[in-house]
Amino acid sequence: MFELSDEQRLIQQTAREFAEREIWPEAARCDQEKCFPQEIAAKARELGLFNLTVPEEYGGPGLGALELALVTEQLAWGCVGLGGGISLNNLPADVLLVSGNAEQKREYLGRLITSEYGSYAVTEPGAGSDVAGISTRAVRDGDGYLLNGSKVWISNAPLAGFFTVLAKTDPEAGYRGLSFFLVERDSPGLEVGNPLPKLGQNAVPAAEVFFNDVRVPREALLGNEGDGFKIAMQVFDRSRPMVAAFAVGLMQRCLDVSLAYARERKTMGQAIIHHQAIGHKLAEMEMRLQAARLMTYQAAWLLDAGKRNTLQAACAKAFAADAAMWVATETLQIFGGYGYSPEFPAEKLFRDAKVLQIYEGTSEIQRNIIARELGNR
Ligand code: CS8
Repeated sequence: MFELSDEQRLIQQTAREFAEREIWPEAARCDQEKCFPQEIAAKARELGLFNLTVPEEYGGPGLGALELALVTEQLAWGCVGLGGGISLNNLPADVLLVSGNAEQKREYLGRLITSEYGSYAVTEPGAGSDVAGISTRAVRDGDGYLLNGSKVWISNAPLAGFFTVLAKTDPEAGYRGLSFFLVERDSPGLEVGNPLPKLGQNAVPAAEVFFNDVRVPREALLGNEGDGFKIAMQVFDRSRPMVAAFAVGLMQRCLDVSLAYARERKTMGQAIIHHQAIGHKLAEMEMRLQAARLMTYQAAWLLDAGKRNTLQAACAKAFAADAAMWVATETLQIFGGYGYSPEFPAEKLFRDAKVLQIYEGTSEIQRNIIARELGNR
């Protein structure tokens, strides 16, 4: 029997109340205005909803991936863009937790937990799924490195105080030639573009980042030269349960608004919830939601148990993202003509769902990983 502890339920409840009180009422406005409301994020930080997995020795609450999934799900239930923007501060934290030395963790995890945003800069115009195919270069220069290249779709880049940047240190060495660096936002030669226009999740800004002879010291290297690819893969094992939780939160919101609408809307003399065609859609939504939620919690729990979760993280991410897109599509269908209007919530949920199947590894890449992991057994 799967049950949350009293402490986990309390954390979940805190995030739920915050999402209900602060996020949901602002979700439509932030989507339309494409803005990330700093005042709401600051309240979330005050409440301890940022960077849950930062250990106590670095000033964080020292909670696990499961607690992070519980909180993330609730924030995403408020709005997957706005809530997601808060949870995404975990990506740079994950890089540090996987590969940082004590000094790096003290400095940068400390900054994340107290006041700053950081960004995870991997994706490039010419390399998304193919991480080993990036072309940003880091060349040794005296006692440091010179970085040149560009990144794209970097979430929270417009807000970030620093970046964890994947770059090629040895172009001849394939995936063994990549390395991660900590790069300060105000480094000369680093430029952040304007927020990119996109279909959904409009409250969270994503932008290009350009590196033009950006000099970083030797101490900016995370782990050893050549560790970058494996660090990225270990970060994905941590981040994919969190992104699956984005999808679970969005699905719960879809079900909630669908149920409310189906109770209220009448056709042929009765509320549409009593039509079997609608009832079956709602039942199927609930089935996929329950399955996605359990898969997400399991992938997170494995991490907390210190076990490798690559297979389960990929399963949870792919299943939850695909289920969310399906559920959001059915939500729009239940709303009928109103579903197509931005005056009703279904349209935004539909737009917000799509990128879940793309970022943090597409649904296709997750299937490649699942097949690879099965083959390795
Ligand atoms: O490249 C891998 C992959 O996961 N690709 C997807 C990349 C991805 O997720 N990108 C998303 C970027 S971030 C983001 O999306 C945020 S954008 C926000 C937008 C906001 C809009 C609102 C891959 C394709 C799975 C890699 O596959 P391969 O190249 O085939 O690698 P392998 O040969 O399988 O492995 C190479 C070595 O790495 C080791 N490895 C692989 N996985 C792991 C894990 N942990 C530890 N080590 C790992 N999970 C593997 O064992 C190999 O090592 P060997 O020493 O050679 O044995």
